[in-house]
Amino acid sequence: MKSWYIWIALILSANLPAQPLKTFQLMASEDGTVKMPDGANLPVWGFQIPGGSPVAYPGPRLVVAEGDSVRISVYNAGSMAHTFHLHGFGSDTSNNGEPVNPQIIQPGNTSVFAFWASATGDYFYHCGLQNPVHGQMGMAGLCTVLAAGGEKRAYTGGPQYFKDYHWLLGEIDKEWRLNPPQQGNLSPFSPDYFVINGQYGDALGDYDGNVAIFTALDQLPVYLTLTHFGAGRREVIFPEILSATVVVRNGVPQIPAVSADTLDLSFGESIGVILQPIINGEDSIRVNYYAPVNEVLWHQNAAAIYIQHHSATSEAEVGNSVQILPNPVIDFLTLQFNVSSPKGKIEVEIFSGAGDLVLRQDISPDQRISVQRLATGIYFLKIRGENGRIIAGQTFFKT
Ligand SMILES: [Cu+2]
Repeated sequence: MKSWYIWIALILSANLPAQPLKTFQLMASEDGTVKMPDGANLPVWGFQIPGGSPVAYPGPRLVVAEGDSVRISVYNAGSMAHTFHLHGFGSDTSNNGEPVNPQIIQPGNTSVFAFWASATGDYFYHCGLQNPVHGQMGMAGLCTVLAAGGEKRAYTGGPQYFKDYHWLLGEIDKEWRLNPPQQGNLSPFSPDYFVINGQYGDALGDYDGNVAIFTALDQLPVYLTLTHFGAGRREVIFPEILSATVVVRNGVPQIPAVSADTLDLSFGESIGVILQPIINGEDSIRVNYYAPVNEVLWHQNAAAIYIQHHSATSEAEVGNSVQILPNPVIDFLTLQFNVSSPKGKIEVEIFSGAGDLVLRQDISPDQRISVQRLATGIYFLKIRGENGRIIAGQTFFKT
């Protein structure tokens, strides 16, 4: 039994301070089924955590932190050979943690895949046998590498977020699922379902699911990763109210972040986007699925987004009258009034997430507010005009 990849991991870890060890057990099989919203029952081959949820596509999302030593033990409970292949870190989008030629796990056998989680980001894993058939049968999922220490940051030392979504973009060909192509006999791929995390249609508007984006804390960033495991080009279109910026591309931090209204993804790419909604609203992020080669637009999905300001004031219009920039903030806040700046002094109050007053200051509307001394966290800022009336109240994030 070849185990040189384990030795490499051991040798690597010997030269480093003790790395936290994160272990997973996965089971591969071909005995899953899924009932699609149109009533079709389709077979699923896939990965599951033993004793956990049944086999499903995508497989369980494996969450580790940068710097972790990761060991994934994969047991093949099926009747066919499978592999476990995790795609790239850093600029290497091809593979990581195992030989370039995936280790084949025969039925009844277990293989251990060990790697060092070297860069924050989302990566996909899949079975690479009879590529792309086993992947299309459902044998794919995401591995999320959080920033060092498991912090909610797009990358270690990078922008913070308070909520995250992870989309795996793919498609399902009903015929392929019902009659998996045999070796050397690849029937034409003609997808019937265009999916985000295995879901389509109404499910993309369900805020209880893991696709539709709901945020009730104004101005706090949401992190969205988009990983392309499918055929053909993907185009992701963000509505303006999200102020989307690309912060990670295939495990590589984007400094400075690049603002994005339309993103192109080719197969295997994974992009991390910070969404910084600035106003209330309901809209959707659209995903275009193009056919390989001829680039015909196969389908457009719309995943719902809902942004609800959360404000301590009861004056509904107040939330939009001022923007607090930047958010998240490191040292100074600037107030940008959307209509007209108040005349005279304004009073600024900052409350901690626990509701304690941490700062009270009278300033002129064009003056910066120093927040250097505040600890990292969520704060609420309240502004009163000279007459004592609250003219703005907004949440911000101190990094
Ligand atoms: Cu397989």
